[in-house]
Amino acid sequence: MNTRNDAAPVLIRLSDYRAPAWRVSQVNLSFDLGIDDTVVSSRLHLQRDATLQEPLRLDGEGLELLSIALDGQALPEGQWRYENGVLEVEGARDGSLLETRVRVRPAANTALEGLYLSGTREGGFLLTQCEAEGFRHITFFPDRPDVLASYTVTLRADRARFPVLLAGGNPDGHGELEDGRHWARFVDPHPKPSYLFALVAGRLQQIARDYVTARGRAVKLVIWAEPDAIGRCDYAMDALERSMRWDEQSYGREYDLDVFHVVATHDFNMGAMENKGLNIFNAKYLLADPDSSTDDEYRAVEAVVAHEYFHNWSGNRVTCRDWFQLSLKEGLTVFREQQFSADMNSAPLKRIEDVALLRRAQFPEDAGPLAHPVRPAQYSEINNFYTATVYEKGSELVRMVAGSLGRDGFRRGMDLYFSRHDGHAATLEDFLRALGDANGVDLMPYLAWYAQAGTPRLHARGHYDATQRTYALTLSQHTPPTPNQPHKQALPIPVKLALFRRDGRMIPLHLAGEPAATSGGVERVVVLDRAEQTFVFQQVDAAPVPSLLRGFSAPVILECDYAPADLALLLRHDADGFNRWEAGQQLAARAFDNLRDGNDTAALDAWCEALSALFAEGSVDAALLADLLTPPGEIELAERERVVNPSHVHALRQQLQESLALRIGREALHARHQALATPAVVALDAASQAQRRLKRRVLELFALLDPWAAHALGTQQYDSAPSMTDRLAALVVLARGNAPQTRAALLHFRERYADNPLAMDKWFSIQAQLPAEVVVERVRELEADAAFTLKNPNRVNALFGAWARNNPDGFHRPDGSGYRLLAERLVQLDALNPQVAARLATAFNGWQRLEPTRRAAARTAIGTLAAQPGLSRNLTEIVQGMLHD
Ligand code: B3K
Ligand code: ZN
Repeated sequence: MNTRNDAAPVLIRLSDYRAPAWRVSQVNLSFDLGIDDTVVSSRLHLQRDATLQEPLRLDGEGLELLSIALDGQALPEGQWRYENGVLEVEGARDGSLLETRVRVRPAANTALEGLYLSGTREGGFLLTQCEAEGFRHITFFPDRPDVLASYTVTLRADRARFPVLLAGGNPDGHGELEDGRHWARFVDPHPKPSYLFALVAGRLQQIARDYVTARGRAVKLVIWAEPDAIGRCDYAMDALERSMRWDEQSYGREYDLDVFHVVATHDFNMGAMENKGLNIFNAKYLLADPDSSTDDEYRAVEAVVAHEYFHNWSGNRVTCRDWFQLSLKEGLTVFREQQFSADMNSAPLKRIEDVALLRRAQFPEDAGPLAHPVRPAQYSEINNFYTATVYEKGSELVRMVAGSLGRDGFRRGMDLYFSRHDGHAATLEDFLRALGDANGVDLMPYLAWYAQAGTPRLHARGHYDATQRTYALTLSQHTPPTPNQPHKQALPIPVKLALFRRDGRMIPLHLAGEPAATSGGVERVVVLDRAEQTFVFQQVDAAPVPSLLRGFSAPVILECDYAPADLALLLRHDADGFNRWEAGQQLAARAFDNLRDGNDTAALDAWCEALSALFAEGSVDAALLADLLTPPGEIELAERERVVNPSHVHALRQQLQESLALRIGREALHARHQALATPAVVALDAASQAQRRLKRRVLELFALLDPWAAHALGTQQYDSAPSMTDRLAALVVLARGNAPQTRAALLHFRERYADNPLAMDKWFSIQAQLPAEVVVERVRELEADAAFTLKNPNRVNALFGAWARNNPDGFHRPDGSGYRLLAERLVQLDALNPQVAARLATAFNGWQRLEPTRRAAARTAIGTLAAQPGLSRNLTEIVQGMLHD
């Protein structure tokens, strides 16, 4: 089931926002659940805003209306109209009760939005996904986040087929019915928007844990999964308990219902969903065991469990006024999740991971045809705006504001925000105002960040005056134009900085004009809030090396004319792990430029020299060393190019790594791989994870020097690995090197994990990353595999996502075969699942900057796609946006 609007796409604008004329105070829903047919009965208690003269209009998509009554009277045909997704009803007044019965068809719902079936007809279960506008696929309702109502939900179903019945809120009775049916009722005392409604029904098993909140509320935590998966939920349960405790300690936020349910499904459009009291998770972010999950996946499970839990306050108790405010809950919750992960694991490694993601996913978005502000001004399909910009850049904006308030100030501000807006729908202005009011400062200048798309370029140049003993640092900013935003304004950019002496020690800072009390100290934040500004540091004895944007204090691209030796100095001496990594990244990027231009090897030499020394010394933590030894990825490197040839980028990056491997030396790499021997049992502590991370990196580097020996080592590692982390690392090295052993290993993997969908996804992903010359052909073979289906989002992403996004050289074939294949498949996928199709289509991002042959081929493929009749609103918006000049 998939409703398409044939009419021209309608643009929804932030500036058109109007408060709702009709609200709903209380909703009573009952469901007669069936796989093919479900009947939904609804009773809405209506409230009317007396100042607004508008007829009652409710949203409803693809609903078969069975009956409708107003204030107890069946409504005759002429008094209601249902067309184009809107039910208009005449005669309603303040206090009216509207009753409707509709039929929906879960098994036919391949869009996985609204009520749908997960798994097979025989074994699967029913569930819902409502955010952003799925509730209107279930019943008629003012389906907008500023209509908050109290929900009472009754589920009825065949007991044998649906033994477990769940909805959000507290349980409020259950019992038997005739003909082997049963019922269960849930009451949610907290008013909520419709996008947070959820139900689940089917044969699920549970693990449970008792939890007592800081103020003494007893809560039952229950995780539900299908029988073959319930044994892999314990780690998620631990993570949930850690998250709940952390939110109590860090933000004073407690859980507010008697039960907290979490459900795992293999059929889900995104990562997870924070429905009130009934979180639903893509199994990928809930299940974990050492035999089938990597260390990275363990950390992702912990982060997503925390993220959805944290939404209970940042999103549910305080929700968004409209979807333009999406980052109010998402940016804030990503930020809270990042803080939590930093506290649970290593703070510098977490920051490295987050910044790397921002650069890989968000910077290209900001630089491409789909660039949009963190608070977009308009959209056609809101599901297209769950982007890295709204999430990851949104989190960076919260981080800047939090940084400007300090730890205690931010907490004060958050306390005020939560108490002021509890139970209401808020805006980004409300957020900044609450944080500012609690601290007596004006944070409104940061609103400009929310409204302006594009990544600012921060330019820095220093001038040392030996006679005055001053160091003048001039900072300037410039944001390139983005679609519909040709002119940019200056933004407040906090720049955290330190100055280093040549011997690697930090210099006490005396900033001209600052009060004596704040003078001294080795780190300072200066805020550039105009086009250009100069900061003068006094009592500086010799020309220093500036360490700028420490901890990545603002989401900008730093342009600073460092000498390679300056970066090498920071890479060797900066005590902060993040800055050390950052210096290495900048040096590697310069080394990349060196190789491309072939004019000088100073940066390459400095990079290899500094890293091989660190490798030999053994003074750096293993996980950080693994990250230091990894240059920026191909996507990030391509962002430096005016004209992109993905094959060249790939080859140059390989060359860069080869130079590094060569400098470290074959023997040293081999010896380190042996020294990082695999213990027989899989431990998940930080040191063990770090060891596996470094081992993977060492094997990858070794494979560049001596593929034959590395493939033998890889095969050995594959055969004896006790954990998926080691097994997968070995398999990836074999596959990327096109080693002869790959075939047997893949066959073995497939056999071993045939019944484990998440592991099978890896089997598809690895092959999607084969070398460029063979991969398009392999993708075609794989989609013909019996285990492949376009109906499962994880499988689609595992094959097509991994290929089109993570294998740029393999996707951007000069003959255009990659583009044609993706475009063809997008048309088929769109007919089944528009949300997943639209997201996959963003893999074309950046096509305008490709070299001419590829660009022409991409243009043709996108144009053909755009010309297809009957595309969904989702895919239409992305494809049209791609063609934007
Ligand atoms: N809020 C959901 C995302 C919903 C996406 C709708 N297309 C998950 C999250 O960010 O927590
Ligand atoms: Zn979220």
